[in-house]
Amino acid sequence: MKTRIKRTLSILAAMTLASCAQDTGGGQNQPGGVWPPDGNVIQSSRPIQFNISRDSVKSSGKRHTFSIFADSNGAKTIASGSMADSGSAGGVSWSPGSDFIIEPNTQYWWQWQDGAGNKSRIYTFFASAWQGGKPISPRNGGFMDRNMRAAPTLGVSNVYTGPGLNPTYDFQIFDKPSATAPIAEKMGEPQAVGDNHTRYKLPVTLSDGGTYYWRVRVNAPGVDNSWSRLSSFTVTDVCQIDGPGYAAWAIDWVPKKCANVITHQDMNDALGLPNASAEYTGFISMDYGGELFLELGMTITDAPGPEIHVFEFVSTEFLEVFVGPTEAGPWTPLGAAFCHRVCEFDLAQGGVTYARYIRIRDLDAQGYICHDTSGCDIDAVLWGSGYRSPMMCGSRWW
Ligand SMILES: [Ca+2]
Ligand SMILES: [Ca+2]
Ligand SMILES: [Ca+2]
Repeated sequence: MKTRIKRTLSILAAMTLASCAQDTGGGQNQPGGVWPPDGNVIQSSRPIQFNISRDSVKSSGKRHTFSIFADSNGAKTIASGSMADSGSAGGVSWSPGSDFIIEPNTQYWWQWQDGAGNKSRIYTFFASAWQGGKPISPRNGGFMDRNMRAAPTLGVSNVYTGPGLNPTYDFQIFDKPSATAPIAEKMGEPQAVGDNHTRYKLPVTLSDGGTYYWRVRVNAPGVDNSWSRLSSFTVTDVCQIDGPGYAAWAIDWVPKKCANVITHQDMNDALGLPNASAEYTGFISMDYGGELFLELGMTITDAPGPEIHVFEFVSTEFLEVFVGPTEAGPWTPLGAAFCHRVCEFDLAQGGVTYARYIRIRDLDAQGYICHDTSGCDIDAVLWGSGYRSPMMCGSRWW
């Protein structure tokens, strides 16, 4: 009951955000306007509200029917409903309600019909990745392994990975925070296919110990095309980074289906020591097929036995663990396990000598019914070997 109330509150809060966004950027008051705008990427993290502007409304004062389709011909209807035209200046709006889930990275089609039976053409839109477009690698205030300085990469969270659209990204890197003259830049880098993140390999060698600044922007219809904030990072020997032996930074969460229904959405709940409670707090539910990207406080080095301890809370779930040299990979698998309370992974399983970035992937089938705690429920990730050797970061293993 408690979680249901919380869910209702979060939906209400999200709806307030969505209506604000539409008021400023939806364009529903322009002549002939519809929302979502045809061919645009929209935020899948917000409940959707369809709108036809006052200029587009035919048969004023009558009911208008809205239909959402899974195909471009309008043959497969996945939701529909109607709304009376109240005569308001904003036109006619309809929301499919909370039972309809906008799945991230999915293309949808829709159409409306007025009270006299006249149909609009079929419009389309693309539901974004949950947190697409974020600069994630290196994170702001983060690190670059000095073993990568001759082949450094920058990484962005992909904005839309479904069919029908191919976003690109612009990258710039600077050696001064004034960000006036980039030491390297790339416009129109194609999005990596079949991945959560796009990495751009810089044609420069960075200085060991140097601090750099970078930014990214997204090129996709409907997505803000301004530069991201400037992220700074330091090139260093990652074995010398001191910090706690648990996941200390939440990098990215990529839910695949049920994100709008999941009530435990905070990546920060996977950080620190295990603290999930009987009141159902202190964990993130990853979603079926969802992925979670974390950075450890202290770099792990391989020792006899398993190093990584993943704490799972609600039930027994199937997950796979990877490690990589950056927040965005490339990823080396350490194996999969049914995880109840805690499960362990060994760096040696992947031939890895050290690591500080971890990717967890939920391996449950995606056909299940979405609910509050869909997918793995991650409470914490600990480094538990009690062994550390700075000499082990001397050369790259990937
Ligand atoms: Ca080991
Ligand atoms: Ca679960
Ligand atoms: Ca926790």
